[in-house]
Amino acid sequence: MLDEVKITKAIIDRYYAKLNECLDTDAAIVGGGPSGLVAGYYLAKAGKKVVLFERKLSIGGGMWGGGMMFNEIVVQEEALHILDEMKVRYQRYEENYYTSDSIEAVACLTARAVQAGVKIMNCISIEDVIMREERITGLVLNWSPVEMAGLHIDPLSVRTRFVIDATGHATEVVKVVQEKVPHRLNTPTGLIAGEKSMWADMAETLTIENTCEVFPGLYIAGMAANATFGGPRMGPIFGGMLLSGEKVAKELIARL
Ligand code: 48H
Repeated sequence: MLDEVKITKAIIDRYYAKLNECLDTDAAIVGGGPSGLVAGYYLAKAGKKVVLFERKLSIGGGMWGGGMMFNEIVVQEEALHILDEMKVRYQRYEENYYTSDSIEAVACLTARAVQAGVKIMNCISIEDVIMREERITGLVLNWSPVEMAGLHIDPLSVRTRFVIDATGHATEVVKVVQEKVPHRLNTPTGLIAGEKSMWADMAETLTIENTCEVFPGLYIAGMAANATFGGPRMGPIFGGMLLSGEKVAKELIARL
């Protein structure tokens, strides 16, 4: 006999155990697109305690839709080792142009991250950071449906040693920091430069270069890195996102 209340209790107990583990972590990633998932995977694989907060119900960010809903992505040679590690299959199209099914890519990145130990908390939006003496020490969160409904409900908070802003074009965590302590970002002006128009080749190189600590305790990865430093967009080529996730994980593993 299956009991509805036992099903309910099982879900509540397991969820709260998971949530409790997110209260104090080595790294908290904001955004479950390709860069955030790859960063989480490598950090968790290295034994670090990692939580990833995603505003939406679904994980994967801008990867699902490939290019204009043609659900294929392009990945260049340099990033194929990450597809191999994540067990994403790919086909050679031409020299340095490989393609993967975007649905398979998201599914594999998500599965590898969760199974490596990343706690993925979906339907949660980050609305602020915690700061102590000019360093970010945590995140302030609320349910996305609360945010969407515009309800006046106070948030909760988590502590972490490092935050990774992997929120894509929106650069949401960096924007909060810019608003609270203007002119202090590690960019030429101390402010967000803003994303530039499409230039795939330049953008892919810059995404990796721009992946760095932009404020004490706050790293940027993926599209957020380019948007913060004024790099161009690249369209539906994803090697830069994967390599950026790998780079930020490597830097944090060295510091943790
Ligand atoms: C919780 C949040 C919040 C918040 C946003 O956009 P993404 O896929 O990010 P990346 O950088 O890993 O990948 C970028 C890529 O998908 C892309 O857009 C490309 C290559 N564009 C090229 C072009 O020319 O357009 O994922 C970011 C995720 C999303 O799922 C958001 O829902 C989530 O972050 N998010 N989660 N709290 N405040 N803000």
